[in-house]
Amino acid sequence: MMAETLEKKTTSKKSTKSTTKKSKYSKATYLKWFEVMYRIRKFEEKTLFAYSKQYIRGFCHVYIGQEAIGAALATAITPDDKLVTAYRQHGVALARGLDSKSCMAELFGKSTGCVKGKGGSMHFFSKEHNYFGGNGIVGAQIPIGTGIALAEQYQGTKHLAVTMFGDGAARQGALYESFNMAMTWKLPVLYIVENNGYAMGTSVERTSNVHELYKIGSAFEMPSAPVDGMNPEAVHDAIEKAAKHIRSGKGPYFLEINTYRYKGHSVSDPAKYRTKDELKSYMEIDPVYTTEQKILDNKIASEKEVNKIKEAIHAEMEEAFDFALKSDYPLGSELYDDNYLQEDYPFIMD
Ligand SMILES: Cc1ncc(C[n+]2csc(CCOP(=O)(O)OP(=O)(O)O)c2C)c(N)n1
Ligand SMILES: [Mg+2]
Repeated sequence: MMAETLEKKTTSKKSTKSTTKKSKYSKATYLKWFEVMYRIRKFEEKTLFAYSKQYIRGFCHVYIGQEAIGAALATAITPDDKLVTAYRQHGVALARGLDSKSCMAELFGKSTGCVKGKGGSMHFFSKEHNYFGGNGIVGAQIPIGTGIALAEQYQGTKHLAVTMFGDGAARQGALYESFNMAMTWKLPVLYIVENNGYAMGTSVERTSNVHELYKIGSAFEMPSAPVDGMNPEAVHDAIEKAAKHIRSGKGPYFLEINTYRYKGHSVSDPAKYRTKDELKSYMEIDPVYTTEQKILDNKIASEKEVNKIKEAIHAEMEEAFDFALKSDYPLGSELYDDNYLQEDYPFIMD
């Protein structure tokens, strides 16, 4: 899936050159997008470094390349909205406002992590941030997000249940059942597929006759749209429009956000199923770099202001790394704490 294809697939016909785009949003919004994306990028680079040193072990899927989605989530929904996503989730958690220190400590398996070191890379969670976490089972969070939306509707709130998943989950039966129920009951759910072109090493083109995933919504008459996921403005616009629709009580909305992951599926994947040229074509429209250029070229903020953000994030990452390193592992005696246990579960006979 080349960047050209992405251009064709999305409604944005604008050039990716930063200078040609008009500044549509406030300085604060552009700087927020840059800060969130830069934080995610640097956090993930630190994660890969820590993994190479074996401070982090096991499964680990980084968000590098997909940062524009995180940026838009930080500005287009409210802290009261609920969010659930898949296992490629470090960046989404940071965008929701989880602290770099508690996220890095979670990756290290330390007791100071956001789920006390028992969740790891795929299972961050924070009640305080209305972040229902990552999920290791492909597509399993789709019915969970739909259920969260039902709870919001039942309680009469105006909050969204943002339910995110990868293109690999778009063929799971659970999606079709959830879409059907959500449309029937007009649930306040925003479904987002982060289409990065591949499920592990399998391209979208190899798994279905329908390559434009937003079209899946039409079988349910669910409003659906493709989005340029390399551009925070486009993602923000799309989420804002969808959120307005959902909050007005009209029911769900489905966005296919077309993006790309620069690294392999996980740290152990050399990504040999794609060409170097394909990767290069996306790196040329890198959201972190193009947003920085846009800020500078359009004089939205000075180089000094941008550098201040970068320096603060570099310091934040050093601090997060040291914090994780120096924290303790959970105690063995805490192994069964915080696990769900139904004392009177009737189906175990012995
Ligand atoms: C139900 C289920 N089937 C298979 C797997 C193995 N698996 C883990 S990740 C993955 C690919 C998912 O790709 P996608 O949804 O596109 O997410 P991405 O990694 O691109 O972010 C698969 C098949 C799983 N975790 N759960
Ligand atoms: Mg994918």
